[in-house]
Amino acid sequence: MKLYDAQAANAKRVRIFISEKGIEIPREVIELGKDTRTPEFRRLNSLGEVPVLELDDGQIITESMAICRYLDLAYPETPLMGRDAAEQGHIEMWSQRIYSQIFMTIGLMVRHQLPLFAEVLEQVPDFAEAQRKVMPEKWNWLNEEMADGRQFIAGDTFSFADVQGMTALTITDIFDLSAPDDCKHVAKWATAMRERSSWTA
Ligand SMILES: N[C@@H](CCC(=O)N[C@@H](CS)C(=O)NCC(=O)O)C(=O)O
Repeated sequence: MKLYDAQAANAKRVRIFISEKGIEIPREVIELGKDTRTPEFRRLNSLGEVPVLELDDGQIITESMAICRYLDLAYPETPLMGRDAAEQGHIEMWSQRIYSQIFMTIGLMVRHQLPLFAEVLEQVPDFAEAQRKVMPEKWNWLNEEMADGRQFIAGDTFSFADVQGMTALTITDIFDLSAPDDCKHVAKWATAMRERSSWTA
């Protein structure tokens, strides 16, 4: 098995996940925006994106969340996506919510702002700015949800929903878009996440 990896948020999601699972997957680290845009790499992933997981029999899995799903099933010890139907539904719900409300907002801002992405989409600076402005509202929403005292995003156990949150945190930190100071519940959770060994994966 081999993971094609790079310094990129969606690849980081898989690295955090692998670290939390306590497993080792051989990696080939490539350069974002250079190696990802070659015809050779597009033969692995027609979208030219990392991460890509190549299985021992040559099968290819792309999409970071699909890779995490595969790894959770292939290595069932320490399940991070839920053990029964209710847990799986709940974790998936929170994973989707964090992805769509927090990660996508900051992700769209980055794609419409960074020169690295100018080649892959038509950038609209006003759209990037609109995403930036809405971030405090998104953090406030999460803060109110977490006011019930839960320790982790999907309840009392660390799960893939927290991996989604950690991935979002890595970008909001870079762009100085962390939760507003009065988001105490999010701040408490974020501090705990930064203390996990997977944070530096
Ligand atoms: N939905 C995909 C998104 C992957 C993606 O957007 N990867 C970006 C980096 S975060 C990429 O590889 N871009 C290649 C490029 O810009 O050349 C996933 O979750 O894996």
